[in-house]
This record gives sequence, structure tokens and C-alpha cells, in this order.
Amino acid sequence: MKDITIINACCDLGVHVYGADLGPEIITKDMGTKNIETIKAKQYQKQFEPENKQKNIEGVNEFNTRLYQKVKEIIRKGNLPMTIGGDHSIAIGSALASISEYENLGVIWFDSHGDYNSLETTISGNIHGLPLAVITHYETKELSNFHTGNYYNYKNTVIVGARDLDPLEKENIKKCGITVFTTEDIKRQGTAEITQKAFEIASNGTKGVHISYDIDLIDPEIAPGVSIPAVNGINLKEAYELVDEIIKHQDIVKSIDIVEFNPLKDKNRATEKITKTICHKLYDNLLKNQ
Ligand SMILES: [Mn+2]
Repeated sequence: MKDITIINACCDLGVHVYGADLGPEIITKDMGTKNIETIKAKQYQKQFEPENKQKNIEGVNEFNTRLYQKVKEIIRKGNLPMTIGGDHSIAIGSALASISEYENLGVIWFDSHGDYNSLETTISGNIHGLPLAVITHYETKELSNFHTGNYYNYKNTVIVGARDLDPLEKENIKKCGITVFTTEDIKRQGTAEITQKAFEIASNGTKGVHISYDIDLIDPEIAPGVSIPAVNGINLKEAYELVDEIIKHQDIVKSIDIVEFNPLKDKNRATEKITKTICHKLYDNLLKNQ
């Protein structure tokens, strides 16, 4: 029977803030399964300089090369990989591994940010602002050299929950014709309707969908433990409903990431509890009806 393998992706090299690498092991230590693999970023002199527009790119690539191989291995075994970040740069490794094995997938990117910068348009130089552009091959330079296979099609790529897009990033997204549902859209139309549309677009003509769920989607008043918070987010009820909707579409979900929990930024372990609830919900229900 198909099982879920959890991967602790302990890396914070994609952002100029410490702590996201400490998240995975806190979240998964009481998951009640032995099916957990851990990948840690190597000791690395983290780069912070504001003028550096490709911070820690060697470290991110080295980490993603190992994560990529691990996720491919898990899929080949017939299991569903659930990668717990880590900052969002780890999704380059996990999402490309999945499409490398399944050949043709769509992606739903639950995030307050677009993560659609290129090395040319990035303002911060943090690689966690680029992964969606990398996996759709809009950013084509050195961030996916380890990958052989297809990339995600623009027409099967959906961002859900966006509310903090850089102006140039917005142009990139528009140019590619990527579908964006904003936080406002979720509040107006409801989680069920938005997710339904997102799954329709992502699965249209593909063999399945990769899910990437960034905890900073949730309002930082409720979930402050993230590296780069964005105000006016979704509430807890909406955050859990989105997870329930993902579970409802489990027959087309091929791989999943939960990223950006940062324990060093958390208050009263609130974000830890929320991230754990999300991961447990997914782990306990994703394969129930398969
Ligand atoms: Mn993100």
C-alpha cells in the first residue's frame, strides 16, 4: 500500500533570517511514524549583504541537489513525499523531483508572496523569493542544474493567497499568464470555490498536482513564526479549510511541501501548534481513501 514519507528539509539558506532550518524536526518529532528522512544544510557561512542578489546560491543548490534525489527515490518506491521546510527555496528540489518522476504535473502554490522573482528582478536577493519562477523555468540560470526532465507549465500553475507581490515580480507573473487568487479572493469567494478552481486549472491535462503550502499565508497576528510575515492574511479557519480541500482532492495530489515555519520568530509556540495541526491533518487523511 502507498504510504507517506516525510522529509525534514532543514535549510534556511534561502532567506537572510535565521531559524527556518530548525522548524522541521520540531514539527515532525511526534508524528508517530518511522517513515521520516532528514536532510540538513551543510555548515555554511550564511551571506547577508543587501547588495548580494543571489545570497547563498551555492548552499541552496547543494541542498536541493540532495533533496531532489531523496524525493525521487521516495516516489520511485511508490510513496507520497511530504516535505517539511525549511524556507521555501527547498521547493525547487521537491517540486522538480516530483515532475521529473511524473513527467507532467500542475502546481498550486499557497502563499502570501508570489515567489516569482528571477535573479534579475529580485529586490532582496533571497532565493526563497524565486522557487516558483525556477520550477516553471521562467528563471533559467543555475538554480535547477541538477534537474533532468520537464518543468511546470505556466497554464497549470496557480498561486493562492497572494497579497504581497513585488512590482517586477507582478510583471513576471502577468507575462507568463500564471493564475493568481489573492487573499481577498479567498475571503470573498470562500476556500472551497477557490481551491476547486485551482485544482481544475492545475490538473487540466496533467497527471496530477504538486502542492506547496507556505505558512506565511496565515495572518501573522495568528501565526507570527515565519521569516518574512505579510499582514492581512487568512484566518485559522480558512487555513485549515484549505488543508481539508487539499485532502478532498487527494487522488490528484502527488507530492506536498509545508514550509517557512520559523521557531525563532514564533510567539508562545502558536505557529508551531498551527503547523503541527496542518501536517498531522495531511498525514492522517491524505491516503485514507486510496
Ligand atoms: Mn513562499
